[in-house]
Amino acid sequence: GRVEAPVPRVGVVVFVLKGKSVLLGWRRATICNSAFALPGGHLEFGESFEACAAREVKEETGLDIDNIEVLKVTNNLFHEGAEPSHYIMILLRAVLANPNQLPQNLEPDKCDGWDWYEWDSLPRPLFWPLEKLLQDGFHPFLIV
Ligand code: 8DG
Ligand code: MG
Ligand code: MG
Repeated sequence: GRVEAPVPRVGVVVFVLKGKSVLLGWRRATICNSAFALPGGHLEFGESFEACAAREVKEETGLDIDNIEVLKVTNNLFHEGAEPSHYIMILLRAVLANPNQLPQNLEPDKCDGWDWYEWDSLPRPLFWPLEKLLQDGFHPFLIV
């Protein structure tokens, strides 16, 4: 069982944009298992959002990203595991530093593989915080 009181944690997730497409992976995890999700992970102590985004994308896909920008913050409560989780989700966007670089599945225990999906025809199911953003009209390409 849990010894310490639960606290909110910070999840940093990235829209890697390429043409009209974004990078999604089929997720394997306790929270939001079996859904298409963005690359991302936990903010480490002392890390900037942009550095965390670049590190997580590199660890999970091998890709190097550039033009990294914060787009939005959401507050997400998950009730699906044995214990509830609370994430402050920092959403960023970025582009490939080298447009010819291909994504690799570097954490196959957490993801079944990465691919590019056109924004206008995203696959389903999506990680629910992402689905909620879409339903709210969020568009990572159009934010100036
Ligand atoms: P780490 O050990 O590499 O730091 O963590 P991770 O295994 O890569 O963590 P993660 O689950 O991929 O991301 C951390 C949390 O961020 C996740 O459990 C819940 C929150 N989160 C959202 N939305 C999204 C999303 O679209 N993608 C990802 N990957 N995480 C998200 O709230
Ligand atoms: Mg990670
Ligand atoms: Mg991750």
